Amino acid sequence: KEIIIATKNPGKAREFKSVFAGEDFKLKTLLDFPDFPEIRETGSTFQENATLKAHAVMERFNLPTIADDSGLQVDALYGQPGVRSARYAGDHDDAANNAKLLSELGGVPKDKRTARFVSTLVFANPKNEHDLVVEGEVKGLIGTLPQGDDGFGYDPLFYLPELDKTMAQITVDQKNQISHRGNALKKLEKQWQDWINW
Ligand code: ITT
Repeated sequence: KEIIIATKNPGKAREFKSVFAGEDFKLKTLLDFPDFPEIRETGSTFQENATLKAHAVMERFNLPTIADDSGLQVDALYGQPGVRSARYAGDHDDAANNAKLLSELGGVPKDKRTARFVSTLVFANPKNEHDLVVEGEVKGLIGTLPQGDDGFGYDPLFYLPELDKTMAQITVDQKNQISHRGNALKKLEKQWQDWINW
C-alpha cells in the first residue's frame, strides 16, 4: 500500500509525514521525484488548485494521492494573499513574502491584524469515482516582526494569542494539533479508510 502526497514543499511534507507516521502504508511526496514537472496552479480557489495537483500526480503514478492547497487570508488586506500566498512577492520566496506582508500591514494596529490560515485537501484515487475534499482553518494575528525558526512560509509572522507564540515557535506535532492543515487532516482521517478502494 502506498499513498503519494502531491507536494514539493518540504514544510508540508514534514507535517504530512508526522501525521501519518506508523500507518500501514508507504508515504511518498514529490520530493522523492525531483524530475516531476511543475504543476501550474491555474485555478482561482484552493479547491480547484488542490484538485489540479491531486489529479496530475494520481494520473502519473496511478496511486492514491493527497494534495494540499493552502494560504493565508489577512482581513485588513481583504483576504490577500489568499490563493497567491506562495508567490505573493513574485517568486516562491518565504522571506520576501513575509517582508511584503509586513510592509502591506505597516501601521495597522494589533487588533486589526486578524488573519487565518486555510487548507483544502483533495484525496483522489484511481479506483474511486469521487474525490474526498476537506477544509481546515486556524485563526491568529499577524505580528510585527518574524519570530521562531520552525515551520515554513508565514509561520514566523503568524501569532497564536492562546499560546503567546508564533506558528514557528512550536514543534511540528504541536502545529499539527492546531493548524489549518492539521484540522483538515483530522477530518480526512475520519473518512478516508472507509472511502478508499485499494
Ligand atoms: P505545493 O503546491 O508543492 O504543495 P506550495 O508551497 O506551492 O507547495 P501552495 O500553492 O498551496 O503550496 O501555497 C501555499 C503557500 O501558503 C505556502 O507556500 C505558504 O506561503 C503559505 N502557507 C500555507 N500553509 C502554511 C503554513 O502551514 N505555514 C506557513 N505558511 C503557509
